[in-house]
Amino acid sequence: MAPIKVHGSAYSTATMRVIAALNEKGLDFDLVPVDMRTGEHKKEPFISLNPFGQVPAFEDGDLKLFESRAITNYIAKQYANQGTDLVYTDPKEQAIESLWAEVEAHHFDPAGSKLNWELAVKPRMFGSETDQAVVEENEAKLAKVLDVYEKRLSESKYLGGDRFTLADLHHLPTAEYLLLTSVKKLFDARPRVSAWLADITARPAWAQVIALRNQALGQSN
Ligand SMILES: N[C@@H](CCC(=O)N[C@@H](CS)C(=O)NCC(=O)O)C(=O)O
Repeated sequence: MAPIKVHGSAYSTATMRVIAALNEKGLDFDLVPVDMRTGEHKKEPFISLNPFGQVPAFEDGDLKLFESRAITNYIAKQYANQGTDLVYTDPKEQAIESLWAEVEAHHFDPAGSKLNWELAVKPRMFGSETDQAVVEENEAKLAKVLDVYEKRLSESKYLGGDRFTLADLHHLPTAEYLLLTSVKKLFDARPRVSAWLADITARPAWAQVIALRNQALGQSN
């Protein structure tokens, strides 16, 4: 069988999300590098895999997908019988897990990604200046989301339920980058959020994602 292919970049958050799911399932894959610095993601052949010109794109046999969260959902269901069980099948449990996955996509990610862009990508990758007004606005938005998480995590060990699921996994890439910035203070101020992040970032499948990212960035750890 043709191996699974992930077209993307090992340091892109959306690509890391997909690789985390593959690692949780113990699936082999080929990472086909897409050089975003030269705009490869805006040209053929990549643009035929994702018409929006964003990484990652994904192939499993004749199935071609883009949108990282759609891809992780496919991986979780298609490979349900191996590795970590990443979704619920009971409709009510599944609905709660999917609710928190939606919260990640529509509340956590918009603020988190803007902060990541301002505090990590702009200064470290492009040597450009952080816009403090954007940081303040999005720190306030993220703080409100984390207050909701703090309460949720007092009722449930993980966001989606009593075990680790995609609702947690989807947070990993952006949270990992934000923990290296001043935004860490927002996580540290909330004990349950802090403990949850320490737990999910310590997963072996995630350590493999970080090792691959560091290799791509030319770092040793
Ligand atoms: N919603 C998309 C977002 C993908 C995305 O934003 N990818 C970024 C890298 S993390 C990218 O390709 N940025 C370049 C661009 O948008 O031109 C997904 O989850 O796959």
